[in-house]
Amino acid sequence: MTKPFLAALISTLAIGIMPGAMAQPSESYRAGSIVVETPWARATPGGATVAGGYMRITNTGSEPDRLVAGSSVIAERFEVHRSTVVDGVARMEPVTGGLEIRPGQTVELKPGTMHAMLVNLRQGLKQGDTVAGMLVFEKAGVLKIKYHVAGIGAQASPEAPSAHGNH
Ligand SMILES: [Cu+2]
Repeated sequence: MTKPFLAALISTLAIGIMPGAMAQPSESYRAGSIVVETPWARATPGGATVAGGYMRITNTGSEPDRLVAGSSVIAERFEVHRSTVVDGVARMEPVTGGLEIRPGQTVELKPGTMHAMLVNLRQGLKQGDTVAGMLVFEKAGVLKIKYHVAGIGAQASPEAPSAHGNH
């Protein structure tokens, strides 16, 4: 076999393997009427005490539900925060009383708006890591998820196709 032919064969094989490796382009988790898609987190710089967690939460049911709590193995606490900009200064405040997801609504937790906050980290998050976590919904109950860790300052999930459009 000639070298170009081998190279072509290898790249064909590589492409052939990819769909298997990428069988879960966006991971989704379901509990009752709640579907959580593509949970991800940001890698943290050294010494950081908090990390942002992001995901899409959809309520496919006919009654409102609430994200009332959560946890992660790598942090002491889980909070839901809302980011705001007041007089040009970015701030965030905890969402109290649970985050409501109305019937048919999709709530996006993403950088710059509503987000999950993993507080008092026990360890730093490195890009490429997978971090186990748990969400607790008032009606749907407990949902175990895994956050994929994207780079520091990433704007989208490492899984999402749109990640390439957000430099
Ligand atoms: Cu926050």
